[in-house]
Amino acid sequence: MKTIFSGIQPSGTLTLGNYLGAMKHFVELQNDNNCYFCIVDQHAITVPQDRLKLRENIRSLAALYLAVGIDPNKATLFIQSEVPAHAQLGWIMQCVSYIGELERMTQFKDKSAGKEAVSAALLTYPPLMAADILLYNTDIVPVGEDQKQHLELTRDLAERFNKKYNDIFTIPEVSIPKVGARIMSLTDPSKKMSKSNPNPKSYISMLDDEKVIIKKIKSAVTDSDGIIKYNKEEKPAVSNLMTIYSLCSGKTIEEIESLYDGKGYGEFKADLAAIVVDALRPIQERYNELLQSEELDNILDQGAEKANRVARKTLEKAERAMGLGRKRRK
Ligand code: ATP
Ligand code: LTN
Repeated sequence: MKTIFSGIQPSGTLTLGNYLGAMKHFVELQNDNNCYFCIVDQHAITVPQDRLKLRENIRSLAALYLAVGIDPNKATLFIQSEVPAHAQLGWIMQCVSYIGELERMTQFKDKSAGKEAVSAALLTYPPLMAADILLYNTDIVPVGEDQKQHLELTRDLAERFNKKYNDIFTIPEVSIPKVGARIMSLTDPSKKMSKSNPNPKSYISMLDDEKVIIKKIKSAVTDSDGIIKYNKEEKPAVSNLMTIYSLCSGKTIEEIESLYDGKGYGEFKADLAAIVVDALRPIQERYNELLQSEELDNILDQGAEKANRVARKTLEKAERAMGLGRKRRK
């Protein structure tokens, strides 16, 4: 049995990109693996967050994890800030990181570009992410394409630590889906679909209702030739919509191409909207039930307890290997 770890930031309502690139795969993995799924609220505060909204987003994300099918009897679901070992090992991982390598991270460059005030934590975000992963002796980290660079850094930091101090950490592998690893924005197909994008037309939220989904897909950018054909380089916008269609319907790209041979974008978009609505409806129904329930708090309490137990042990080993604190008394 392999250990799997992944995290999602409670920085807004999840998008279809988060679902197709990450969450959908978590559900498949939980059956044969030892899985940890984390709500990384400490990562979310690397950029300004409204306190009440953050609380709401944390709860909403927990309910969404369960609504898509994460089963608390199979996987451990917990909130990062409720397991102090994350911040503690995060500090240690900062001490083995170099500023130069952190400055090279594209997520840091993207999120800091053009901002007047950039928190120090936006730069030291990846060592905290490394800590998340390394605390659980993780073998595999399922993520979208955008996180590949952070995973490479995590491996480097773990190897560096192991070599310098002691062989404490398991070196994790990244797992990126073959299709859907990078769902693009509906308004600009050169950018990834992101829940922090200020323009809500650029993404489909997992909680958008039918009318909104229809409207957003209708106004999604396409290109001028009117042909439904997959070509990522020359027709990135249409190819992105086709990827969404394929993942939500189970039809292959070839099947979609022949289905819409000679038909226009109007018909394709109307069908796509219906398919997305159908895919999200059962998730939204379950989500609404869960959000009100006490069950959610019990699951998060149990998750934190289990995560604390495992994480504390790894943290202690790392601290001992570095010489922190005092020698244990007999
Ligand atoms: P933000 O936009 O707030 O920075 P995000 O949605 O990019 O956040 P997370 O919420 O932390 O980032 O991402 C959770 C998971 O979803 C990660 O595994 C990430 O790789 C994946 N993911 C995010 N955006 C996409 C996308 N457009 N396509 C596929 N996967 C994605
Ligand atoms: N950096 C990730 C979120 C994240 C994560 C993790 C993903 C934080 N810690 C550990 C996988 C494993 C993001 O921005 N998508």
